[in-house]
This record gives sequence, structure tokens and C-alpha cells, in this order.
Amino acid sequence: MVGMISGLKFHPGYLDLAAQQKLLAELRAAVITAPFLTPVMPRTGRPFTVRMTNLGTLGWVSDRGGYRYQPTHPETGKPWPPIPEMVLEIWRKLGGYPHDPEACLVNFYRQGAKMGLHRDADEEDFAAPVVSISLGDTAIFRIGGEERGGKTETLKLSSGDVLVMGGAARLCYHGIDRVLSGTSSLLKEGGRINLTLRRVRKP
Ligand code: MD3
Ligand code: FE
Repeated sequence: MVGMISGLKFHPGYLDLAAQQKLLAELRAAVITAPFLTPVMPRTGRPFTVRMTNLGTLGWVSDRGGYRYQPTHPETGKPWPPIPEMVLEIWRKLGGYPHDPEACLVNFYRQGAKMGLHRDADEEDFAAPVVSISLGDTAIFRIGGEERGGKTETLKLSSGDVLVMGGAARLCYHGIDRVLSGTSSLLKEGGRINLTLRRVRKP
């Protein structure tokens, strides 16, 4: 049971349909300025199946040179668009942390996209939680412990769900096994979008 992981707080159906549509409209506007990229693995250059962009003062990027946070889009050279107010409100209400996030990574899963087990450890500030917002098709999310190779459990993340990973959960291994096509009609062409809000630097 995922409810046993300390620091994980699940808010199923936190955003109603109108709020999901409003958020999607904000994202459609943002990706005109900051188009989705296909990140590649450091050293090998193997492409991710998930496409990514960012909002906020810092964005997470992965290329042959490594993983890092940077203030501009690697292809356009422009600053990332701002994090929408409605997204900041979710962080302020559920995050339990007294400073706003600097980064909002936007992950786009098309048919067949997944994300292998990993830890989010490129930030300086692990005292702050990661807040995740799901839109579109339902995903099978997997979470383990702080060591690779331990027990894992799964949780379905559906459109409008919010997940807060704080405390011990902040450094747990996690990933997306698969996205279930046809489970949501929010995105006309199907697929899933996940937003993760993060503090990067210490305040
Ligand atoms: C558990 N994204 O962007 S969100 C990621 O659905 C990422 O796109 C997944 O993992 C996605 O790094 C999962 C839920 C999530 C986000 C951050 C976490 C779970 C987490 C950080 C620590 C532990
Ligand atoms: Fe992650």
C-alpha cells in the first residue's frame, strides 16, 4: 500500500474538469514560447520517450553533457515561461513549504512513453517537497525506497490528481511504468502531461 510511504500525500481528483481545462490552456500557450524537447541521456545520447519543457526561473534539461537546471530553453535561448498562478496556488496550499517553486518540469507522454526508476537528486534543497500534477491519460506510477533494488509498489495517477512527495519520500526511487491509452478525453490526441514543481536552490 502506497499509503505506508512516509511523506507521500495523494490528493486524487484535486482539480475538477474546469480547472484541468484551464491548466491545459495555460500550457498550450506556454509551449508556443517553450516547445517540447526530446531530452537525451548523458554520454550515450539515447533519447527519452518522454518529451519535456519547463516553466519557471529554472528548468531541468538533460543532454550529452549531463543533467542540470538552467534559466533558458536550450533551443530558443529564451527564458522559460512563468509558472501559472493556479499552479503556484496548488504548491502554496499543499506543499507545506514557505517559498515558491523555481522549476516546473512539464513531461509529455505519448503512446508508449515511460520513465524508468530514478531519484530526483539534481536539486540542492531536499527540504522542499516535489509536487506533481497529472493531466490526461492515467499512468501507472511506481515507487520504491531510498535504495535501488528494494520493494516497490504502484499507484494509478489520473487526470486532476496531485501527489506531494516530501520528507522521506522526497528521495525515493520512482518512475512511470506505462500510460493507459484512452482513459481520458482531456487531450484530444490522447497521452498524458505531468507537471512537477520543485525548489532547486536553497532559499
Ligand atoms: C517521488 N515524473 O519528472 S511525478 C520526474 O509522472 C518524474 O512524469 C513522473 O518522476 C511523471 O522526475 C512522476 C511524481 C513524482 C515526482 C517527483 C518525485 C514522484 C516523486 C520525487 C521523489 C519521489
Ligand atoms: Fe522523478
